[in-house]
Amino acid sequence: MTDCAEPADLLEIALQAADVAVALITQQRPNHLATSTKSSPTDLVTEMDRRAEQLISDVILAARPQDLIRGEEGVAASGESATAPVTWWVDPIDGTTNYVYDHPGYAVSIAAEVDGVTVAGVVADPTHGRTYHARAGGGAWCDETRLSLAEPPDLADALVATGFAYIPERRRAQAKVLARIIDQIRDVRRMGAAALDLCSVAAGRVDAYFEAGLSQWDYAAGSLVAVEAGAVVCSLEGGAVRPGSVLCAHPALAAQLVDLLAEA
Ligand code: 2AM
Ligand code: CA
Repeated sequence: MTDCAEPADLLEIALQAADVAVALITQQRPNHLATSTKSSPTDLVTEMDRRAEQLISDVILAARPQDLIRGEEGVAASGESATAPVTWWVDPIDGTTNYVYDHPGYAVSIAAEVDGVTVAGVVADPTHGRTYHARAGGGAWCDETRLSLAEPPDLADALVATGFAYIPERRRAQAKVLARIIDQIRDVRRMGAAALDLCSVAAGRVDAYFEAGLSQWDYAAGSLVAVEAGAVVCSLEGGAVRPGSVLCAHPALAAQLVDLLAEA
């Protein structure tokens, strides 16, 4: 591992950056976003996304100017990818639609990656006042509480979270898959923020989560929280997780869900 890129230090920076972003998006949230007539909600949210990402980037680069920031909004000026000791995956507001509607379930997600491995992650959930955090080998935490997966239920009794892409054709295909599996699991939850869905697996609020079409800033931090709690994070086919293909559950349940999705 690169000198002076200790996971504990990176986690501290991520926590600080998340705090600053949470303060911005909660205290300066435009009123009545969903019904605003001044501008489209998308424009207003994009503005908050950009401002939050800029603040996060400022905190990170003040501490570690050589690092590379890969954010959903792409606003950050940062180091060269070839030489950066740490790559930061930043989703300033994950769960954008929830944020627009002031619906519980959006988060600030920040992960630090060294040599291709996520070593620190923070998912801050302002609605519930909870911050999930993990560093490689240090366990998964919700604030001061350590998270650890219980033995999983059978797939037939599993509560499974998922999400849908924004593109209509993809949504149609995803809904068809859901229709084929819905009678073989306990039920489905669609919360709308990938980072929080992964933390929900870690916290036992759902038994499993899968989604196609995600980017790395959506899942990097939440995946580390889930893995440190004892979950496996893999692709929908059971291989290495990759952008576009994320499945998370207790290892025994993940294998069953992979098989079910293959049939669907
Ligand atoms: P967002 O809220 O930051 O846009 C909802 O199903 C989850 O999937 C959210 O985490 C959402 O992130 C993410 N998501 C949906 N479509 C996406 C896409 N095309 N690219 C990246 N993330 C996407
Ligand atoms: Ca996102």
